[in-house]
Amino acid sequence: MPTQVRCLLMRGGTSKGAYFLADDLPADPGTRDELLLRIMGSPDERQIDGLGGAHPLTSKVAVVSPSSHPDADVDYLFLQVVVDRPEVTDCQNCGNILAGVGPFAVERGLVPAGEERTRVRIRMVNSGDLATATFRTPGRRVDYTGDAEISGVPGTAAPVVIEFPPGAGELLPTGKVRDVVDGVRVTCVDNGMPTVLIAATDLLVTGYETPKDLEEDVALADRLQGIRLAAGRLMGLGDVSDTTVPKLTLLAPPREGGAVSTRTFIPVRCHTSIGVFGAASVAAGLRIDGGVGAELAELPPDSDRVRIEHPTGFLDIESTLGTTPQGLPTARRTAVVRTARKIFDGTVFPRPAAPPQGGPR
Ligand code: NQM
Repeated sequence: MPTQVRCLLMRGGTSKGAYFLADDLPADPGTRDELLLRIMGSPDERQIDGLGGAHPLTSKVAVVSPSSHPDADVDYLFLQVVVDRPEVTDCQNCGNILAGVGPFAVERGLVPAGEERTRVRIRMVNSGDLATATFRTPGRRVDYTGDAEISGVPGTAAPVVIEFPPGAGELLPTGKVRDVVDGVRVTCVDNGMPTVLIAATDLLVTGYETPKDLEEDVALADRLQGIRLAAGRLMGLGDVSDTTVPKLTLLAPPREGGAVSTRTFIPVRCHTSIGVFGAASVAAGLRIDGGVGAELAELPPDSDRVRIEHPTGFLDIESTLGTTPQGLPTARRTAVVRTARKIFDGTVFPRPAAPPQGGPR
């Protein structure tokens, strides 16, 4: 088992993660995950002895390798390292961490940088889907500086343009535009992230509360967990009591000129902004006639761009839908601009395998 591992710490969108070459980690998934727990400092709600930032949004890992897929340059496996349980899961994808994958691939020499800009084709191993990331590489070096601003991140940085080709799967995992779960009307959507859309007022909140206020609402947390367990089964995800999907998004009419206001549970903590695939799923959901979101949203009449309001600002996402031969909605194109920044490149020293027993508490 390695006692030191090459690692690059990167902010990807509104998340932060440790990026590794697959070759720098053990090949066996169980051995790899055990090592990652020690690297990130889990399980411990402060992650005090590792790289993790004590929140799901800062306890993320990207494992990147050359791809054998004909339409991809690199494979990206996303792993969520649970903060307070000894668990690493590949059951979800992460579009924010995805923003750092292209720059990381260039940093590590997996993809040659273009003279001015570089386009990296990425296979997302968690879902099997493809994405492309385009970013600036003047003089064949990644330039992280620029004037792109994304809500939830102070300052500006270079844009990373991410595009997703038409979705392979259907958008409605329950086969219905609306379901009633645990007595609440929901629309279950999956445009990269299994997401349950709920009108905030149906849960007796406004949907404009702060994440902290929502997290402290114990009755709401109970209600959300009941809905999530039932919706998970309906969406074909089985027993989701220990998984990070589906996410739940509370919707309310927009207040800042966007299409809709959101508060997203991922699934216990409330997101301080919104995930990329989470936003893609919300944006698609708003366009589905008869869905829970359609009646609350104010969509721009002549634009593919949907502005999703969230607790720290907004996320603009381009989203168009098509129809399957069976008449069900499907994602045609999704695109988003994120930023990413290399924070640290070096060697991480994992906590020893057996933590010392006893001692002062
Ligand atoms: O939905 C948080 C994040 C995410 C996921 C989560 C994400 C996405 O913001 O694509 O980016 O929903 O667990 O990093």
